[in-house]
Amino acid sequence: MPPRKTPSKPNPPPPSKNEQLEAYRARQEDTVLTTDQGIRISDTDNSLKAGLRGPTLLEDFHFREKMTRFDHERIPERAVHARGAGAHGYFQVYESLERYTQARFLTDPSLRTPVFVRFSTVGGSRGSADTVRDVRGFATKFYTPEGNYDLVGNNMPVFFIQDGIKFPDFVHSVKPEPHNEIPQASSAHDSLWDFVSLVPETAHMVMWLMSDRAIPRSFRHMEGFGVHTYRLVNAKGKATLVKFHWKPVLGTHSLVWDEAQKVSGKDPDFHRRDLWDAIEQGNFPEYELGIQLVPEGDELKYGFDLLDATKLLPEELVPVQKVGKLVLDRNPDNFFAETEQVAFCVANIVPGIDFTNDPLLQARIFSYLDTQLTRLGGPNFAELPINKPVCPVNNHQQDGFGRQTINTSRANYHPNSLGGGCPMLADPKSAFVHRQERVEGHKIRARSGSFGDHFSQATLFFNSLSKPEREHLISAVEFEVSKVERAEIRERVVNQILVNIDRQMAERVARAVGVAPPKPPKASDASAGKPAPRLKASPALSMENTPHDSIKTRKVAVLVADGFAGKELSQVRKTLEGLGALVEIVGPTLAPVSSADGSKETPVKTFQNTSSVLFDAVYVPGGDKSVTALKKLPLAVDFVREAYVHCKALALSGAATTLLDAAGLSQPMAKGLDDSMGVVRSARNETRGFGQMFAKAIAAHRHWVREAPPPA
Ligand code: HDE
Repeated sequence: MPPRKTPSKPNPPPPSKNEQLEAYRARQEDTVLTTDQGIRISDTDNSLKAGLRGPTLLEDFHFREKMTRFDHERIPERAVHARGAGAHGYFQVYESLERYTQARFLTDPSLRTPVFVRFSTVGGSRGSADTVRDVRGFATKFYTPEGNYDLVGNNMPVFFIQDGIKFPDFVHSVKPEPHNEIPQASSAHDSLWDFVSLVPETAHMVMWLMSDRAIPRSFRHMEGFGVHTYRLVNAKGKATLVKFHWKPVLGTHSLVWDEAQKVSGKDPDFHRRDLWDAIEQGNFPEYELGIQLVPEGDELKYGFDLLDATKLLPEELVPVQKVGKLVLDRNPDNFFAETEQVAFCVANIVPGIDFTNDPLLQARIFSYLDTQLTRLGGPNFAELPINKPVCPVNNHQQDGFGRQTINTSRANYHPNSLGGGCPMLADPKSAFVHRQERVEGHKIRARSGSFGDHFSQATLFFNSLSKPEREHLISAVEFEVSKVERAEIRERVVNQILVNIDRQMAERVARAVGVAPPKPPKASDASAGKPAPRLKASPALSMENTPHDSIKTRKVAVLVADGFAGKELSQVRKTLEGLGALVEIVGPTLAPVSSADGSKETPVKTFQNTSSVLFDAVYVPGGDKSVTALKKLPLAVDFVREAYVHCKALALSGAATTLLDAAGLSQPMAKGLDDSMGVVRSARNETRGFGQMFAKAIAAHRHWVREAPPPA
């Protein structure tokens, strides 16, 4: 063996880890925006279109690169909407809509179309809490006899941006910040508000995000919206513009912010559990499909552009017609196989439905399939059981990761004679044929002037809320903006955005977040140039105007200890359960408790393992011994206090009426039955009329009169 040579020079010392990393650090100060190929970019806010109001073009390499890179940012989670819960069900149309569309699931009232629905939050990761302040996804896959139709909507009718090319920018700004991955599932941080303050088209949606709509009581108490304007197309090829809505049969109701934050800790699965339990109990969530129809050609008739997804079409201008019902009646067998692997795609449409040139929609048509390529490990995800259409699928697609289908023909191309020409081309009458639309214009990267008004509808929404809803919205803005560390961002939010929506709100927020109040208006202000509103308010936008007449599936906690008034409890429970409420006994332990008259109740929850924030209402039956024991338990007193602060219906009878004093919430009481401010009280262990009165207070959802008046 030849002798080893000793190297003449010793190896240079290895670089420190930090030096090694330094080679990869890119500092972007004083740089110019480019593509990954180094091409300089002068406009990253507008996709390339065929004419100002025309469709986005495939040759927009900058848009496609930006969107592709974004789509593949997170694996295996969804890039957005990572946290969700799903359920199976069916959809049935009330009457044939053949005047407007040829889609079978909308024209055949005898057809029950199977569906899978996935509800989600947007910003948080898969393990984040359900009740964070966020938009909720409401995505429905209809397994129709003509192929899958996906209506991929949200619980808010508008969106943050007008052109999909800005989606990666928006999502980067709202997701946890890149240096420390903080905060999780929250918009209360610098980068989101920095983006908002610089992009006024976000104003309207930010109002929705700051409203109580962003903290729904449950998925069952949420509206859904298709957001974009789509087209319905009938068998003769006539098109009608359409906006899709889901209206929950139980009405639209929300939590309050303090409660939502506490629920995030006490039960991060609050919404997922609620959906699961409701279906297991046979309380199937129901939503009616609503449509707003507008003749083609009227896109600009309402003072804004129907292609602009930052605008809603007020129901007072074009009523929502309820045309069918969605019922969710079966939980998935396996979360991963179904809820996680389901792949919604805005491009999945059936004959009778078509797109419009909304530039947000155009981007989505590209993005969903693209992002699923990575998340679901290749191009064969449509073969996964949850994604597979119920009608036959035949084409020459082949191979790739996870291929299930074993094609047996030698002919894997079209046209062919080896396979007898199969699969054959469909007759255009039963096929999807894109509706012909005349498109003309310069190939252009710009925004249509008809998208220019960013504040009118933000103001319309704000003005349409009831007073308590408006107060909650202002508190939410104060909360969020006060968390922004940089004063110049807080100031820009007030002076560039809020003041153009509502001056008083801007002044209040300025005070709360320690920045100078907005300057008096000048003629050049954006608000001064706002077009005169067609509507001062749209009552349909306030949750106060949705159904408040049912206590079905509302959860009522009954707080007991030994010695409670047993007869009274059973009668009140009978009344509540008769009306569809769910009553749960909460006791000091899970051991049975005895009533004053000897009957027994076994608590299903304890003061340690649950909390008033997980219920809609609280009832404490009379019984001196029981109430004395409850008063000695701080968690029981807290239960009552918190339910009161969160404006929930309370029922207290006999000795239990003194619990308000123990909770530091003394309130004068009338003789006999008293239901002032949603606290139903009776000095005696009263049952006649007491349960009914309590039910009415629960149906009201919340009793906002208890909230402290805003600072003068
Ligand atoms: Fe999405 N969106 N989105 N989105 N979206 C996704 O697709 C995207 C938008 C919505 O339960 C992603 O499979 C772009 C509006 C829901 O699986 C992704 C733009 C609306 C869900 C994507 C939007 C939605 C998603 C991430 C702007 C309401 C969850 C994972 C142009 C109408 C579906 C995935 C589910 C999911 C892209 C804007 C609703 C990255 C580019 C507006 C409910 O493809």
